[in-house]
Amino acid sequence: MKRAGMFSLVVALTAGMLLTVSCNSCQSGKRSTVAETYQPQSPAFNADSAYRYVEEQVAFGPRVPGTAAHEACGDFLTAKLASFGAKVTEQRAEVTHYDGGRLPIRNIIGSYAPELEKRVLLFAHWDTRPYADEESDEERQQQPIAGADDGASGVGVLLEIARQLQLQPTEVGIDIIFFDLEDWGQPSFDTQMVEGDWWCLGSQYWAAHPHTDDYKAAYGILLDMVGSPNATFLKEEYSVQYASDVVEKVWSTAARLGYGSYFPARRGGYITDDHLPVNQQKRAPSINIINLKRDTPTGFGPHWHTLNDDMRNIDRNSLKASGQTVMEVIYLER
Ligand code: AHN
Ligand code: ZN
Repeated sequence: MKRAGMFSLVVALTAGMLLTVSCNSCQSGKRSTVAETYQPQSPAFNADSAYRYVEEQVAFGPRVPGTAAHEACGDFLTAKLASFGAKVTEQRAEVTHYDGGRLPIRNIIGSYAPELEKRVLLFAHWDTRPYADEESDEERQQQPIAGADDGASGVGVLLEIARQLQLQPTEVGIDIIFFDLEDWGQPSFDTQMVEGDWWCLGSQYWAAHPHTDDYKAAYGILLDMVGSPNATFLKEEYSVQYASDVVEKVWSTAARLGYGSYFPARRGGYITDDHLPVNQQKRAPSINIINLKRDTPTGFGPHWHTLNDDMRNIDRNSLKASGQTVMEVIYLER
């Protein structure tokens, strides 16, 4: 037999075994279908679109709170959410930082079906870190990062989900929050550490002062650093502690969709991130989808808080795996 002929025979036999077997128990004697591949219930997440939203944020330059680039990018995000049909609320405030200085907060909130009681909260941080303190060179440590992965990736995925929500609504209400001031924690080159919680200031503020009276959601999903090639979203420990059922729902959905390699059944460490204040203030039991590594000194990707966190490190496949998984979860919600 020629190679092509053999190949078709093998394909035909394999397909026959997987898809159609004689049905002994059913009366009609018809063939039934088994071992079918999973049919997603959500619209297709467009990774090119998400990639472009990441690129557009990075093009503003570092989005460091208090800078013109930050303000301009905030205007862009607000306009995008509005153009995708969300009801947009902005929350502005000022907080005191570890060095005693004051910093502005601008949280950006987009709501779908705000009248519905059952809600799912999706969130990411949109600010970027003012210093690349994981660089080895001391001068480079003082420079701000581009934050393609750390910041822009989660926001880019959520903008694409917002675009899809306008085209096809979910059965439950969705709130998308872009938190500000996540990433101005005290730099590792400081010698005197000031006591206090300096990460996640935007989400701390919102969790204490939500945009609606006593806001609650059924659950929450944070996307942080979801863009780098071969991202591994290990099961982060606060997520397991506060929302183990949500972890199981998301990881099993990812496996069904064929994204098991991005969502391995392995634990990561405890990560102080925007889901922590949301959990602590009981706004929603929330998980963190975050790229964690067991073989790097920081536990994050090697580009974390360095000048390498730029578009070279963004892979559409990782955006797709995280974005499609979150979409499947929210479109199945009743
Ligand atoms: C800590 O390193 C304590 N938290 C990291 C949270 C983070 C920073 N996510 C992105 N940048
Ligand atoms: Zn960061």
